[in-house]
Amino acid sequence: MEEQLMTIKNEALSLILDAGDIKTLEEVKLQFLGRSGKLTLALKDIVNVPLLQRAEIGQLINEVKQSVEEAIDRQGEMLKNKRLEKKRESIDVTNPGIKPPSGHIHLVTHAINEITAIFEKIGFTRVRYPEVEWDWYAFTALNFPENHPARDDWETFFTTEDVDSKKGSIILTPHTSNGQIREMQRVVKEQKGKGDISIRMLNIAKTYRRQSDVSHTQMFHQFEGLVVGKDISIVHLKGTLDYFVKSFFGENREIRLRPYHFQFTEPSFELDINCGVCLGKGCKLCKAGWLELGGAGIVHPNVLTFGGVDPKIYSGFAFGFGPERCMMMKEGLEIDDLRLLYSNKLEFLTQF
Ligand code: FA5
Repeated sequence: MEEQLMTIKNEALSLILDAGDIKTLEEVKLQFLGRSGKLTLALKDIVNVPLLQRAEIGQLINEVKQSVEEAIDRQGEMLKNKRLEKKRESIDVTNPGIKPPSGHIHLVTHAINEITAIFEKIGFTRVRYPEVEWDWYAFTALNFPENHPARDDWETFFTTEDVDSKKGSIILTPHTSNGQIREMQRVVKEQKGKGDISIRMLNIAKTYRRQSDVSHTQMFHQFEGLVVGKDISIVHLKGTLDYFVKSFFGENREIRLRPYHFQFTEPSFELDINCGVCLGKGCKLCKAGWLELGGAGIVHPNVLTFGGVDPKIYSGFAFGFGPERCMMMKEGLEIDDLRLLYSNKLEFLTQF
């Protein structure tokens, strides 16, 4: 009887494991545990077992029954999970898809693209120079004497304490004017003394300063213009900036050059634009009718020399503005805190 029970158990377990679907499993269950199932009949047959062995055999039948029931439950669970997984995996290709929300380019990228297109129209070429740069390009070659207090004006981030004997420290560029030197050196090298030097550069890059308030962010952009050639004068500078302001802000906007000081330009100016709200009459936003846009000037002869260009033959003008500030001053945008541009606040960004 014991041997017979073990055979039934092995047969049952093997059939249970082989059952590939719930229906087959139900059939196996009936075959062993149903009213005329093999185990049910074995239990009924216990009356034929000699009295002395009856308790022991009865217990064995119950143990076999229990392990068969447990195996059926386990296999049932496994088949159910498999069915669910299969359901999840299957895709109804006729279902309409979920439309992802459509985005748009960031306001600053939009301004950079617009500025680039405006200057490309008058022959400027967009370049990009390092944003992690030697002190020499960002200060020394721009006519800043060593330890000159003006170096502090840019509140520079220094990346390492190591200092190269010729090129100084490595910094995060506080302005894009390093591009002036790099562009002059590149063009001079390319010309190899043959032909005239002619530069119309637009260097747009990220710049970094330790500043943060409504009109300052620690990371911002600048676009730097540099024009070098023979007989370049303030007239060309003023004409170029007037063209830019009218193209970017509108025909009704005026500019003025206000005397200023930069180490790398002489004379130097700050460019003001008449206020978009009162058009120069004076209002709450601008107070005196004008808003400051950025710096500009005639390239200092020392800077031309550092760039490898002979100041006795060539002259040039340069300017450096922030696209974020330009955007802030555009009519209709009403951005009253520059930091919002980099805040990742979707309520703000999706408005534009
Ligand atoms: C300069 O950086 C000069 N290199 C510009 C220049 C180039 C002058 C060529 C002459 C010739 P300034 O520090 O003023 O100048 O910065 C120029 C512009 O950058 C500012 O007018 C402003 O538009 C923008 N800017 C400066 N700091 C920040 C800041 N923290 N956040 C946002 N925009 C800034």
